[in-house]
Formats: sequence, structure tokens, C-alpha cells
Amino acid sequence: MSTAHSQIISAIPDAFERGKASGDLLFFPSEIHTHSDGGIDFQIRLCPALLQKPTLPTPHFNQTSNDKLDPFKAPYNPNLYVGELKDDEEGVEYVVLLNKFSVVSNHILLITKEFQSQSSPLHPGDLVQAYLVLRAARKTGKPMFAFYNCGDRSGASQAHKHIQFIPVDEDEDGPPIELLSKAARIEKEALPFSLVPLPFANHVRRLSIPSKAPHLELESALSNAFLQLLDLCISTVRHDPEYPPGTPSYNVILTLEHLYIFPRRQEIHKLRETGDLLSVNALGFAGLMLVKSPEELEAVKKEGPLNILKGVGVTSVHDLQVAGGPEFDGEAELAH
Ligand code: B4P
Repeated sequence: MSTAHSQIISAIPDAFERGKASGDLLFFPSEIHTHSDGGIDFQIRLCPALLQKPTLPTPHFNQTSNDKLDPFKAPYNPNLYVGELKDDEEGVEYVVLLNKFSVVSNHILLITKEFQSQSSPLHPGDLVQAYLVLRAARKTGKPMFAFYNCGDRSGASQAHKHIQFIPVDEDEDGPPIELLSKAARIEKEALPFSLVPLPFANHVRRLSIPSKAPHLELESALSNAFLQLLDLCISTVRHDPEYPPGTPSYNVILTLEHLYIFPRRQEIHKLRETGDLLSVNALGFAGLMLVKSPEELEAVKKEGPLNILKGVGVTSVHDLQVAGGPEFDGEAELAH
């Protein structure tokens, strides 16, 4: 296990307490309500304290930095700083900061030190460093999963490239959706698959990466998986006649066993019952929803998390992708 990654994991709890004590890290208490829908035990977090947090407008995800608005550029706030990592193969450097607005303890961000856009895809170095953080977290008995909100319809609020990590219970070892993927019967592990019961496009790859895989093998496994899923995501979006023009938005979830991409049509869902606007990010697709009032909680339960995700996701064309043909490469399978 890499020392740098395990040092990051060990440094998080003290840094989190320091951040909170300093007042620079704002922690919003919440309670979890479990709600089953379509075989997923959604955890709906009720967090009324978040009503006090100012809502940031969705930025323009330009390819250039806007230093004045970028909270992720150096110098770093020492009360949010956890450490730094470097991907030697790609030469990319990262800083690890605590999430300033935490709903879950020990929520961290892996941020490129040089500005890269949040609408750019994950690069090999990003994937490798994120995976090594997850591996170190599991080894130290504090498992996490990673997520990336890519593009202006993905739920992201910061334009500077950052991958986020939140802890999961030791016995869970992944977010709620991971149970569905673990149970999926697939024939060829090297092919992407789709969780067919879900009523929206989802592209998943199982990762069978030996724990001692050398860096290059890890990089190649993760990059190949990501590119397969991204190809499918783009093909899905191209088949939606109403998809807005421009770079597609999507959410990425990474665990040690699976990589997921969910194409996104829109950021916000208007709740049928209350008319409240719910911003959905990658965590929604992971099976973790966030609401700010008991009324919103009831409205989400009544409408159903899967219906909400369907509203902000894209219609699946996976059966066509599996069948192949001139427009599809056929390199995908269905899972039940
Ligand atoms: P983004 O990818 O841009 O957006 P996001 O996670 O959806 O957060 P958003 O900012 O839209 O917050 P929201 O009210 O929806 O991530 C940016 C990250 O940087 C966020 O984590 C943000 O808090 C953090 N950040 C912003 N300024 C910072 C600074 N100066 N220094 C360090 N970090 C900074 O949600 C509020 C919070 O709840 C977010 O942290 C969000 O990630 C989290 N959350 C949402 N759903 C959740 C769920 N179901 N369970 C647990 N946490 C959840």
C-alpha cells in the first residue's frame, strides 16, 4: 500500500476535528431515513441545517480558471488541508482538502493543484489516485467511495476539477447501489453492463484489479473501463433528441469493485408534491439523497427516488447498445 495514500487516510480524523474547532469547516447535522425503491435501500438524509447554507449558482465550467471565484486554488486554508499526492506517471499533483460544508464527517476532496475544468473527463492519473485513496481507506478499516460530478447539469457547484470521497459503514463497503452491482450476473467482466431494473441510463464496469497490481496495470484497467463507459454515455446522450447541445454532463461513482457513469439531462428536479427544487448530484445515483425539510422528505418518499433520478437522468438505450449495429459497437451487456 502506498504510504502517501495511507498517510492521507490517517490524517483525516484529526484534520476534521481541527477544521470544525476552527470554525472554517461547517458541519451540518442530519438524520438518515431509509426508503426502499426498486431493490435499492435509499438513505435519505434530512438536514434542515443546510437551509442556512447559501446556494451557490452553477458556475460556467470554462476550460480556464477564474482565480477570484476558485476556493480550491493555493494558498490552502490550513484548517481544511489534509495533504498532497502526486501521480508520477502523469506528473499531475493534487491537494486533499476537507469539504468546507460537510454533512458527513471526514468528507474529503481530491483536487488538481493546477486548474482543470470540472467538465473535463477523469484522466488516468485522477482515476489511479482516487483508486489508491479508496484502497488505503479499506486497508485501514475506514472504507470510502468516490464520486465526480462532471459538467453543469451534474449537480456540481465548483468549476475546478475535484473528486469527492465519503466514508461508508465498515460492513457496507460501498454506497447502496453497490449491492445491486455486486449481485449482477454478468458473463464477461471486461464488458460494461447496465443495471436493467433502473429506469434511467446507467453504465457500469466491474473492476477486478488484483490488490498488488503495478501502477501501469492499475492505470490501464481504470482508464480502459472509464473510456468504455464514457463512450456508452456519449452514445446514450446522442440518442436523446432533446438532450441540450454542448458537452454532456454525467456523474461518476468509483468503488474498489465497480466504476459507474450516469448521463445527466438536468441538475434540478421539481418535487411534484411541494414544488421544492431538489439539486441531485452523484450521491443521489449512489442511493444517498439529501433533503432539507420533513416536507421534502415525505415528497421524495411519495414520488420515489427512482422516479426523481429518472427525471434528471437520461433514457436508457442499452438494449440497442447490446444488440450492436452501425451506430453501436455492441460492446456491452445487460445484467439482471
Ligand atoms: P460539487 O461537485 O461542485 O457539488 P456538490 O457536492 O453537489 O455540492 P454543492 O456545493 O452543490 O452543495 P449542496 O448544497 O448540494 O462539489 C463541491 C464541493 O466542494 C462540495 O462538497 C462543497 O461543499 C465543497 N466546497 C465548496 N467550497 C469549498 C471550500 N471553500 N473549501 C472546501 N470545500 C468547499 O450540498 C451540501 C453538501 O452536502 C455538499 O458537500 C454535498 O457534497 C453534500 N451532500 C449532498 N448530498 C449528500 C448526501 N446525500 N449525503 C451526504 N452529503 C451530501
